[in-house]
Order: sequence, then structure tokens, then C-alpha cells
Amino acid sequence: MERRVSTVISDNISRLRTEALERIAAAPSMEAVDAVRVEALGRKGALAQFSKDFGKLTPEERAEAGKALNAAKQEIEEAIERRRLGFESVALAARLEAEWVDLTLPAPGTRPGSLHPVTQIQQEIEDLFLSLGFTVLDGPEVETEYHNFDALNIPPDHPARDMQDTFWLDGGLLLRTHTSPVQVRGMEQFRPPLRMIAPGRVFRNEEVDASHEHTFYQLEGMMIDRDVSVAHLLYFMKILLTSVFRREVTVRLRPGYFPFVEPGFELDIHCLICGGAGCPVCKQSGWVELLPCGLVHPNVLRLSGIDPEQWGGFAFGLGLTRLAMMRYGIDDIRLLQSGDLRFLKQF
Ligand code: FA5
Repeated sequence: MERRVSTVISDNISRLRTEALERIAAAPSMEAVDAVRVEALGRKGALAQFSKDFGKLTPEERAEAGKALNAAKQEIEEAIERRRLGFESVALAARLEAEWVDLTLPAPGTRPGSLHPVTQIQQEIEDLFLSLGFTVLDGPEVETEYHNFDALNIPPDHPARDMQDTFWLDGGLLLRTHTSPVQVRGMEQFRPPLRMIAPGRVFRNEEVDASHEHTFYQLEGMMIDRDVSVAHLLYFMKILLTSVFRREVTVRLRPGYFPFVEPGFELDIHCLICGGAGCPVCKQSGWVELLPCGLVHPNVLRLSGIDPEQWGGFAFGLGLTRLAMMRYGIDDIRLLQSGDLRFLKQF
């Protein structure tokens, strides 16, 4: 039986389609896929040749063969598109692999920086006191005479003013000589009960040596509540020193005079630079003044509007720079502000 021309054409289209699809699937590159595209779908390509024979067909046969031709074209085009996407994603993966850069790596040739030892110890102490319910306060380095002296029970003619050599500025202002004015600012800002610490830079017009700087750091602490006693003060001082040194250190407590506390104490630490044998840091005494403290003087509470009959408190003024010296075994305070990278790189 003679086969219809359209059937022959459809069979040929189907064969060509299968062949093209196989070649596309096996093509090793996009160039090879493109070559199949030209051969199969191009203007002079194999499928185009079939259209030439369409003239010999009846309208129905032409419709049938045309449908087969379009279906084959579409299938081949889709297969080409899939291969193109495949090649592109392989190329993209290879590019990402080749160009991958770890942006978190430090730039070659530079060393990562580190925090200054005083900053490190300050942050540790802040974390400790925050965990104990204290607030961290900040105060100005340029202070009023009132906050630095008067409100701390040191009136103008008081001899205690000579204990701290002051850098005076115009207009009765000064560079704060200690962090204690932040006690006053804390009491002005918050009502009792109150727990605060205030780390900061202080300034004194004094002779510089191995343990004295004109610019150094202190960390003030104050707690005001009902029935605060020396036992509370010592409890917090012990927690502070144990947390900083993580071992037993020898300290001594002796009476100390500060107009803003009564009773007042000096808490000295056995010199960790020389082990107590005597060195320039401890001025050959074996002890370093570190943590003066006491119970807040009633006049100080009263001057800030707090009734000393109702409330009491303790306060301390830690020598933060000296503490860093003891903790890291730094035998000269001047190194800390020298900006010498050979020194700073060790921390
Ligand atoms: C005061 O400054 C008081 N405001 C501390 C205070 C606060 C007492 C609250 C009671 C209640 P003093 O002048 O002693 O006290 O200084 C405190 C600490 O700062 C000293 O123990 C010492 O560790 C440190 N210090 C004092 N002068 C210098 C200096 N020139 N260089 C480095 N550290 C210093």
C-alpha cells in the first residue's frame, strides 16, 4: 500500500527531531549545540527543507505536516534552551569558585588592632557591675568647681583642695581631678536607691614618675540604699578584685581621709610588679594605693537633696590605670600613654 506523502514527511520530521534532540543532549559545549540549531532550525536547515515539499500536499495533509513541523521545532528549541541554562549555571559556578574572596580576612600585611589595656579592664569591670545591678554613667572632663569640689563637701577654703593639684580653666571651670563629681551628677539625675559606676579620664597637675601620670583613669562607684554598711562596701570590693585578678591578692585596709566619705579607707594592694620587695612603682614600700573608699558623708547626701537620716551609701574611686599596671605587670605608667606600638601590640 502506498504511504501518504504527509505520513512520510511526518516520519522524516520525527526522525530528524529525535536525532537533533540526541545531538543536543550529547553536545559538549554551547558551540556544538548552536551548530545543531543551525543544521536543524536554520533557514537552510533540515526542517526548512521539509516546508518545500508542502506544496505537494492536500490542505489537510499540509495542516497535519505543519503541525508536526512546528511541534518538532518547539521541542528542539526547548531542548536548546535547557542546555544553554545548564552551560550557564556550570560557568557561573566555576566563576564563583574562581573569584571567591573571604571578605572577613584581614588585609595582607596589616595586623588587627586591639583594645588598650585600660579599656579592656574598664569593660570587664563595667560588665561585672552591670551584672550586679549598677548603671554605668558618664560625666564631663571639663567640670564645674561645684561638682568637682563644693558638692563633695570640699568648700573653697578647705585644705583638702590642695590634695589634688588642679588644672584650672577660664570661667571657674577645671579639668576634673577625679571621677567623684559623677557621684554628684548621678545623685542629681536619679533618686535613691541608686547603684552606679563611672569610669573616666582625670587630670592632675603633678610630677610624672613610674606610678604617677598627669592624665590617668579612675572608676568611681557608688551605692545608696537603706542601711548600707562597711560590710557591703567590703563585699563589693572583694568581688571587684577577685574578678579582675582571678586569684587571691594581698590587700590591706587602712584609715584614709577624704572629705566626702566618713569613715574613709585606703585599700592598698601588695605590689605585683616586685612582689612586695620594693620597686619604683610602689616607691619601695611594697604597697600600691589602688582603691580608696568609704561611706558617703552625710553632707554629700544633703548637698544633693538626699536625706541622710533615710539613706546611706558607700563610694569608691578605683585607680583604673594603676589596676591595669598590676594586672598586666606594667612597671611604668608612662608606657600606657606613650602610643608606642611595640608596647601596645602585646595586648
Ligand atoms: C580620689 O581621687 C578620690 N576621689 C577617691 C575616692 C572616691 C575616695 C570615693 C573615697 C570615695 P585619690 O586622689 O587617692 O582619691 O585617687 C584615687 C586613686 O587614683 C589612687 O588610689 C590611685 O590608684 C590613683 N591615682 C591617683 N593619682 C594618680 C596619678 N597621678 N597617676 C595615676 N594614678 C593615680
